[in-house]
Order: sequence, then C-alpha cells, then structure tokens
Amino acid sequence: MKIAIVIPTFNEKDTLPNLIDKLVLEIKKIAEKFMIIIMDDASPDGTGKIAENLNKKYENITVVHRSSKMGIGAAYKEGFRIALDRFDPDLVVQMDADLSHDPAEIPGMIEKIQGCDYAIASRHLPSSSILGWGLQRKLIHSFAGTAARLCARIDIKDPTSGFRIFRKNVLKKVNFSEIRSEGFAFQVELLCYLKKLGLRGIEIPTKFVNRKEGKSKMDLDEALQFMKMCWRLLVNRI
Ligand SMILES: Nc1nc2c(ncn2[C@@H]2O[C@H](COP(=O)(O)OP(=O)(O)OP(=O)(O)O)[C@@H](O)[C@H]2O)c(=O)[nH]1
Ligand SMILES: [Mg+2]
Repeated sequence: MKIAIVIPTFNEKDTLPNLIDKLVLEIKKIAEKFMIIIMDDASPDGTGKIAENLNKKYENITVVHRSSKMGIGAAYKEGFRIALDRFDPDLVVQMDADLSHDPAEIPGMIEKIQGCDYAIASRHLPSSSILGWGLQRKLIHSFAGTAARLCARIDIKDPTSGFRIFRKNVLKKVNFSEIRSEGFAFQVELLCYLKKLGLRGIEIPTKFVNRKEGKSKMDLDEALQFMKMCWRLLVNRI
C-alpha cells in the first residue's frame, strides 16, 4: 500500500519533529511506500528550516515552501495535488502538525475505511475524547460544528475534524478550484463537495489532545470566513 500524508504548517517548530518521528514509526508498519508532504507557509519561527532538516533525516519527506500565509485550505489544495501527481498513492492522510492528532490512530482508520470513500477521526462518538479544552473552546467548536452540519446539510458529527484519510480516487474526483475556501472553512466545504458527488465517509473515534506548544491559528478572520462559507452553502445550496 502507498500512503501520502499531507501536513500544513505555520509556526509549528516545537511539535513538528516529534510528530514526524512518531508518524514515520507508525506508517512504516503499514505502508510499503509513503510520502510525507509538509506544506509550510513561510513560518516566521523557522518551521520550514526544521522541515528541511527532517527531510535530511528521512528520505520520504517533501517540503513545500509557500511564499506567505495563505491558509490551511489553500495548503491542502496544493498538497493534495502534489500527492496525487508525484506519488500516485492508494490513500491520502491529512493531519495537523501540533500533535493533536495521534499517528498511532492511522492504522485503525485505514482498517475501517474498507467499503467507504473516506474516514474522519471524530471527536463526537461515544468512545471519543477531547483532552485539554476549556469551556470557551468547547462552545466555539460546538457552534461551528452545528452551523456546518445545518448549512452544508452533511450528516457528519465532526465536520471540522482535520484528521482524515481519503482514497486516491476520491480526491481525484475533486476539482479543487471549485472549492472557494482557503482557510479552515475548506474542511467543511470539501465534505459538502464530496456529499454532492455521492461519496460516503465513516467516522472513527479519536482521542484528541489540545496542543501543548505553539498557538492556534484559528482567529477572528478565520471565524468570519467560516461563517461566510456556511451562509454561502445555505443560500446557494452548493
Ligand atoms: N500552511 C499553513 N498551515 C496552516 C495555516 N493555518 C493553520 N495551519 C496549520 O494547520 C494545522 C491546524 O491549525 P491549528 O492552529 O492547530 O488549528 P486548530 O487545531 O483548529 O486550533 P487549536 O485546537 O487551538 O490547535 C496546524 O498544523 C497549523 O500549523 C496556514 O495558513 N498555512
Ligand atoms: Mg490544532
């Protein structure tokens, strides 16, 4: 099996090396070939340089240096294209760099994807857990998830989860220029797009751990873009 893993980064110098060490260990157990693609948006903290050093340590890492902070969605659009064009993987994994997503969960997700088009690590199943969130973060998350489910009409309990695995053919069907969101809203708009294509995802329980290092990139501007995307999906029914 060939697996590509796309990881967007912006100022993640404290967590990226640890994540890559863990990821390589896990992915080697299940993949015949793998490629890790780090999409760095010119992080001022030097994440790009750290990624280059990891690229010397492990031969399966590709680092893409983007010219400025252009958004997590834009990074994924480019990263997915690179994965498909350069590597032709069976599966494509997307995950955050801040150690909130445990690479050890990937083999279980791959097992469960059988018979489905994509898998989502869901924080809202009976055996899921979220460690380290305060009340404010929980409320924002809950509001965003509800707005996304209602506006995009998707029957997914955790539509904002950024830990997912797609079959190659699923991503090949997506015309990424039709997905307008460049920021966090991309996660929901992509699910809406996949639903329109008649593709089916499965949610798998996850243990999500709040970041201990670095800062969240979810800010007011991202929140506004997210609400605009929800409104657009609701009004245009796209
Ligand atoms: N390349 C790129 N990566 C980004 C950008 N914004 C966020 N990221 C990365 O996307 C992933 C998710 O961002 P986070 O800041 O962790 O978002 P979050 O998980 O909703 O927020 P926290 O729960 O507080 O961590 C991380 O790996 C970030 O470094 C961006 O504009 N460009
Ligand atoms: Mg995070």
